[in-house]
Amino acid sequence: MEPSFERPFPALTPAQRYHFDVNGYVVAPDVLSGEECDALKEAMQRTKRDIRSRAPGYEPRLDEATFRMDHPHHVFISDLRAADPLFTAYVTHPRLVGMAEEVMGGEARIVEFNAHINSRHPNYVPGEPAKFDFHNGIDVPYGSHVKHGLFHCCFVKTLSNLTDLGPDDGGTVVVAGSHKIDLPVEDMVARAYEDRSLIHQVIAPAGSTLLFAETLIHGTGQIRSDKERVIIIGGYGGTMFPYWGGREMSPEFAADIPPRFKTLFDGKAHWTRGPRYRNLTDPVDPRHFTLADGWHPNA
Ligand SMILES: O=C(O)CCC(=O)C(=O)O
Repeated sequence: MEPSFERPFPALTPAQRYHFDVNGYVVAPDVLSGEECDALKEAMQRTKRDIRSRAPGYEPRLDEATFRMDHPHHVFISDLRAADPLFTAYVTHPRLVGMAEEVMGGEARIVEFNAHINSRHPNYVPGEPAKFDFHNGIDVPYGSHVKHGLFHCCFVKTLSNLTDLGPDDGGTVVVAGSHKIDLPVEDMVARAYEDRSLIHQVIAPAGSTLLFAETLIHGTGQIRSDKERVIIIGGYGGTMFPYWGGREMSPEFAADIPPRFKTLFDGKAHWTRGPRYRNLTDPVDPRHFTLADGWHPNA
């Protein structure tokens, strides 16, 4: 019999869940081991080199990732789901899917899958107050709801840093608490620049995961150090959402998806969204999951 897709529920401790509700995000440590970060980083650098080496006018095959942004100091790579088996394993990692589903309050599908490799901006001026590319992915009234007193959002990201992020290493920045405030984004961003204590920045060792609701205003942090930052980002939405990463899966990749991961990759054209809700004090599901528990194509 085909095994079921085991993922933790609840995936957050009560304190992590409370932090998430207050701020719109939480950083979970030790989601990936050092070896897993190194392997993913290597695969990411290989993917970057492969894309860079394509001849002008090269038409990528369906399963190949592409650059969404290509600057010497910053590449934004999209559509990673089939570009390397390790990436597929990342986006199907049970702990990550479990965290996304807990915030959604229902079953998830992958809606986008990206990475950023970036270093200090060439126009960086030491001492000048940083400005950020602040944005959100869905508005509060449409994207969120409350159940059992807890906040939920139908579009969620899990962003894992594969490199250590100290205070000068460009961790993601967010406007704390904006995930539940239905005001114009530009007004909230202006307030955050007036009172920068509202801007929280991810400072975390490699292998940590920033989980956030896409109603939260967020953006790329400012790198002041000499270090390169590598992050990998799964975007998850309700099962009736489309994949909006841009590129379709190849028929060969789609045909290989084990039945237990089908909904995660394909969604479902149906209203039954598999609702599932925790109470704040429910203890975390303590099972330990690794990249090996995700799907490795061709394994
Ligand atoms: O680069 C980052 O840290 C943030 C990425 C981001 O803004 C996004 O995925 O929407």
